[in-house]
This record gives sequence, C-alpha cells and structure tokens, in this order.
Amino acid sequence: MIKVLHVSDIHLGSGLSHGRTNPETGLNTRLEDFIKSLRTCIDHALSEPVDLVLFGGDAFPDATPPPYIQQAFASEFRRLGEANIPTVLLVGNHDQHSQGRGGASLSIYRTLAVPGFIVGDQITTHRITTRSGEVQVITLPWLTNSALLTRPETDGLSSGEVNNLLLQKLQPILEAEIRRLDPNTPTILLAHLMADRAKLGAERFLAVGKGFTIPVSFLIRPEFDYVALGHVHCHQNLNPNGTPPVVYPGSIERVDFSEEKEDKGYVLIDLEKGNTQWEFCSLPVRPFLTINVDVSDKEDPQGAIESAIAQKQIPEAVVRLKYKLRSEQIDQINNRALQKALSFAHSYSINPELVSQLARPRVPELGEQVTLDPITALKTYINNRDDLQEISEEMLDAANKILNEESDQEIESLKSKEQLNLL
Ligand SMILES: [Mn+2]
Repeated sequence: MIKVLHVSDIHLGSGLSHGRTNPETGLNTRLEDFIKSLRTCIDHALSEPVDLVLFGGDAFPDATPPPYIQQAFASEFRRLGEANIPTVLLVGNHDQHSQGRGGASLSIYRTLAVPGFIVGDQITTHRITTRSGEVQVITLPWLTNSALLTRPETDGLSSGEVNNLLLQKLQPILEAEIRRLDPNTPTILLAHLMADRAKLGAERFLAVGKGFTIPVSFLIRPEFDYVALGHVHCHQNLNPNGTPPVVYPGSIERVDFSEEKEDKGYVLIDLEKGNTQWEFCSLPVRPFLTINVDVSDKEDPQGAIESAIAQKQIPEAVVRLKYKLRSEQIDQINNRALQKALSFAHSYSINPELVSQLARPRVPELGEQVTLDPITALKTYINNRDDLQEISEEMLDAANKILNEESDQEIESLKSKEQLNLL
C-alpha cells in the first residue's frame, strides 16, 4: 500500500483584499492564512509520513507571482524534499504563461533539478519509486487550444466544436499512455481540468477565458486506481458509486465569498491495486460570513442593521454586510456606528444597495383607486408618451384585435362546453 497526499488549488497570494497587513510580519494576513493551510497539509504529509505528494495545479493567482510569494510556496514544499518524499507539481491554468508552453511559475523546480520534484507540464507517464513501492502517475496539465490544435484547425469553429476537436485529439494521446502502463503497478491520473459533472466554485470567476470541459466518462477507466483532479474549488468525488474515485480536493482556503459555505481541505489516499481508500481531511480555515438585511420597510433602519449584525457575530471572520434601503433613509444610517458594530470581524466590507423606485406608478392618472378597462388604460398610457403618438392608432387597433380574439375564443369555448353538456 502506498500513502499519497493529494492537495490542489493553493492559489497563494489570492484574496488579499480580505486581509490586512500584519504589523509584526509585514505580510497580508490572508496570505498568512493560505500559508498556514499549506503548512498544515505539509505537516500531515511529514507526520504520516506519506510516500508521495500530488499537487493538482494552480499554485498562485498567475504565472508570475512576486518573489516573496514564490518563496512562501517553496519553503513549504522544500520540507518534502528534505524528507525524501517525491512530489509532483502539476501545471494548472493559473500557472501557465500566455507566452510559450509550460508552467512559468513552477518550471523553476525542474530548472533547478530539485531532487524528488517532478513538474507536470506535459501529458506523460512518470514512474516513481517511493518507500512503499512503485507508482505510475499520468500527468495531464491544463490544456489550452494551442497545446493540441493549430490555428487553421480551429478557424471559424464555435467553442463547442473546438471542445470536441480537442477531445478527439486528446483521446488517442491518453490512450497511448494507458496502453504503455504496467498493469501490476498502482496508477494515478493527475489532471487539471473542468469535468462536465462538476459543481462549480469560485474558479469560474478566476479563470481567464473559457477552457474546455472533459466528460467524466473519459476519466473513469479500470486502469486507474485514483483520479486526482485540480481546478474546481469545491471538494467532490465525481464517481461516488464506482471505482476509481475521481476527486477534486478543492482549494485549501476560501479564495472569495463564493466559497463561504464550502469545507476546505485535502485528501489522503491509501493506494492499492483494486483496493484504494481515500479520506477528505478538513482544514480549519477562516470563516466567511455574509450578513444580508433588507431595511427598506423599517422605521429604524440603523437599529435593524445593528441587530442583524449582533445576531451573527463570528470573531475574526471575513464579513460582508449587505443591506437594502430606500434613498430617503440614507440620512438615518450612521456608518461609523456600523463599523464599530463590525469590529469583531477580521475584515469587513459594507455594501448598501438602494431599492429600486421604479415600482412607483409613473402615470399619475393610473392610481390604485382608479378602475379602468384595458383600452382606456392603454389610451392613458399612450397619452403620457410623446414618442408613441405616431403609432397610437395602430397600437389601439392591435389591442382591440387581441381583446376581441380573446372574447371570440371565450365564446367558442363556452359554445363547446354547452355542446358537451348536451352530449
Ligand atoms: Mn484552475
């Protein structure tokens, strides 16, 4: 049995707007949160100890992170190298540079030839010797159109057609890798992709441009003992009733509010041919909290907002206060008092929203107390619209026609009912 730790979507350096500068370290507190999560994963890998670590891609928000963020990532992963735990770093869409192929932010590990580190920026099979035996890992990095297709091939095609063409190209390549596998060695497919049955997290907002989607059926193969995915931030197993498990561990921290209610963590796997077990390990990440309150019908809007805040105090949470009010209530809001009420939070944002005034009747003649037949109502409306004067007769004609047709139909249906009664 081979013990594997599967972690993905680290996104170190994302969501910094939800943090503040820590005066003791000079670092953004959200960067520190992300580092803490990553450190917990690596601690677990070392204490277990696992035989192999798989990273499913998306190390940083983009391919060119600032050096201090690169360093934070490297100093955690270096501990695996020191403990002689082989590690595969797969290239995700956020790791790719728009110029050229490969993962700009992760290529440095190959360039430096860090012992035990493999950078997965191509579709290929790695045979890795671990303390507990051999394992085969097929790496499938994020595919862009240019990886498998040429310009003339895609010219004039819709995105759906490009998607199909890409799948047609990918299929034989993956097939060739599968055919070369040793059937007696445990095998993992490590892929950064969007699977067609995946529930979406924040990555749909993070991704630059639309990528392509791979059917889950494509990934469910008897040759695989575990399919280790990256890209979707919401933890899930796409093959809950069968083998192999097809698992997104999700991101290790909340990148934004779309992940407010998601558990965050990583996956620990007992890999064995025909008997693979896995478990999700939760990370104690910082809570996110949305306080949503509509005070547009409240006499004391300030009091209503403050009591909504008082009911939901989670210390050190990242808080988003959203409240709805009418424009004439603005003077009743004391923003400083709201800030004070939110001081339990790690950070907060306050988003007031004015409720639409459009619901008010715009034609004063059509007040609630007036009962009008449809044609008179339409005439009153047209009289208030100078731009409709020229076509007012046609509109009234058309309205009359519609109303008459309706009454004709009513008569018809009454007739047929009568006939039915006669029968
Ligand atoms: Mn991704």
